[in-house]
Amino acid sequence: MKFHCEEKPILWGGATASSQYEGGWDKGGKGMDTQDCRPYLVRTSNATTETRLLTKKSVNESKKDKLKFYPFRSGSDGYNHLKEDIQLLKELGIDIYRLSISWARLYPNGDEEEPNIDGIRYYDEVFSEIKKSGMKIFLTMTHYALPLYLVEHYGGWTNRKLIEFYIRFAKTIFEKWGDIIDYYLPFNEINAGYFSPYNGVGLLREENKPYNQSLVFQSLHHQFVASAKVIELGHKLVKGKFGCMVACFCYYPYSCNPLDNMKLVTDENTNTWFCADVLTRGYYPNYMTRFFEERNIEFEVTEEDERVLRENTADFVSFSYYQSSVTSCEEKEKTAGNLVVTTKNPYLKATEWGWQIDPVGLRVTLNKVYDRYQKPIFISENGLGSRDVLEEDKTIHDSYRIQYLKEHFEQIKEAQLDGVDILGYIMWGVIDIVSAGSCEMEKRYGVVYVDADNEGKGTYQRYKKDSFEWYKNFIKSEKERF
Ligand code: BGP
Repeated sequence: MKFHCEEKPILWGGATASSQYEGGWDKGGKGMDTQDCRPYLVRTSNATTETRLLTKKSVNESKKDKLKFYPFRSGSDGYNHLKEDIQLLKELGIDIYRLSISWARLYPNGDEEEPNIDGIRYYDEVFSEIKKSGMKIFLTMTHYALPLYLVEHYGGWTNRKLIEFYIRFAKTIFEKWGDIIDYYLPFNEINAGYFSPYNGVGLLREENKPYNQSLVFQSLHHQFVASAKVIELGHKLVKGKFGCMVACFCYYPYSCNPLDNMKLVTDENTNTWFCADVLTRGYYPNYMTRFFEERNIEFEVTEEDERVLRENTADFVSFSYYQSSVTSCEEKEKTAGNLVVTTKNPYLKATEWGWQIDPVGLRVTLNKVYDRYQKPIFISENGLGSRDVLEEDKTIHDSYRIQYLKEHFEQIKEAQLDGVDILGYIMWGVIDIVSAGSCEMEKRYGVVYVDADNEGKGTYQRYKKDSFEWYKNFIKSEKERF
C-alpha cells in the first residue's frame, strides 16, 4: 500500500459577536443584557448574596445612566453599518461569517411567549444581506450576553427554567432562518462558565470570588442540557450542523518533572476537556467525579438530562485558540491569557496583554482535539489583539498581524497533513470590535479598522488595514489551488 497525505480545502472565515459588535443596545425594543451594563456592575459592590448579580437600585441606576459610555453599548456600531460591513466581508472573499444573535434583541426579557418584532426584522435584514453576499453562515446562538431580566428574576443559568426559555429562543431562530444557516453553536466557549461565571452563565459578580462552585456547575449543567435539547430539536427542524465550542489553552509541562506533567493532565481535563467531553461523548467523564467529590460540589442531574445528553451529541467540535499555557507544580512567573492566568513560557513572545503567541500550539491543539473526538473541527476563533495605528492618510500598517496569521495558517496546513479533519478557520473580530476581556475598543483583532476609541469617540468609519489585502489574497490563492 502506498501512503499519501494531503491538504484539503477548508472554509476561511471571520467572526463577530453581537454584544461586542452591534451597538444599538437600546434600539428596536432590545432588552438590556448582561454586557450592556457590565463595566458598571463589575465596579459596583453592594450585592447581598452570591447568587444575586444586581440589587434593584443598581439596575435602575444603570438603566437611567444612558449618558455614561460603556463600550459594549456602542460596539462597532454594526447596527448602523450592516450593508457596508457585509460588503467589506464580501470583498475580503471569506467563505463563512460567524456572528451571534442577541437574545435580548429577540426576547427583551428572555421569558416572553412571543419574540420582539423589531428584533426579528433586524435579523431578517442581517441574514438576507449575508445570504446575498454568498457567504455561509455560522451562528453562535449566545455569545456571553444574557437578558438582564433573566439574571434579576431567575438567577441566570442557576435556574432550570432557562432551558425552556432558551429552547423557545432557538425554535424562533430555526423557524425564521433555519433554511439559510449552515452551522450552529448553542454556546460560545462553554467552559468560560467555569472561569468567568459572570460572562459565561450570567451569574455572579466579580467581587464574589471565590464563587459558589455547586451553583457554577449547576449552571453549566443547565447549559449542557439546553445545548443537547437545541441539537435534538434542530436535527428535526433544520438542515444545519450543530457544534460545541471550548476555549483551548494548549498546556505544556514546565519541565519533565512528573508532577508538572500530572498537573497538565488534571488542568487540561477540568479546564478544557470537561465541557467538550460532555457535549461530544454525551456523558460526564470519570475524572470529574473525583473533582466534584473533593470539593463537595453537588448539583441536580435528572435521568431525562442524562438521556438528552447521551442522544444529542455535537456534530462537530470547535474551539478558540489564542495562546498556549504552561503547568508547573512550583510557583513560577505568571502571565495573563484568554480567561486563564498561566506560567510564563521562556520560549515564546507574548502580546501586550500577556497572551503567549504560539502557532505550533495550534497544530498541537488540532491534533489533540481530533485524536480525542474524531469529529470534524472548526477553529472558531483565533487572531492577534493589538493597538493598531490609524495613520494620517487613513492607512493601517499591521505587518505583525500578517506575520501572526501566516504562521498560524502554516500550522493549520501541517495539522491537515497530520490527518486532522478541519472544516474551517474563523478569524476573530474580522472587523474591529470591543474586547470581551478588557472592555477596550483599542484591543483590535480586525483586518478592518473601526475608527472609535475606548471612550466611544471617533467616526466609526471603516478602513482597510494592510492585513485586509493579505487575507484577501491568501483566500483567493487557496481557492485557485483547490
Ligand atoms: C474569547 C471570546 C471573544 C473574544 C476573544 C478575545 O474568549 O469568545 O468574545 O473577545 O476571546 O478576547 P478579548 O476580547 O478579551 O481580547
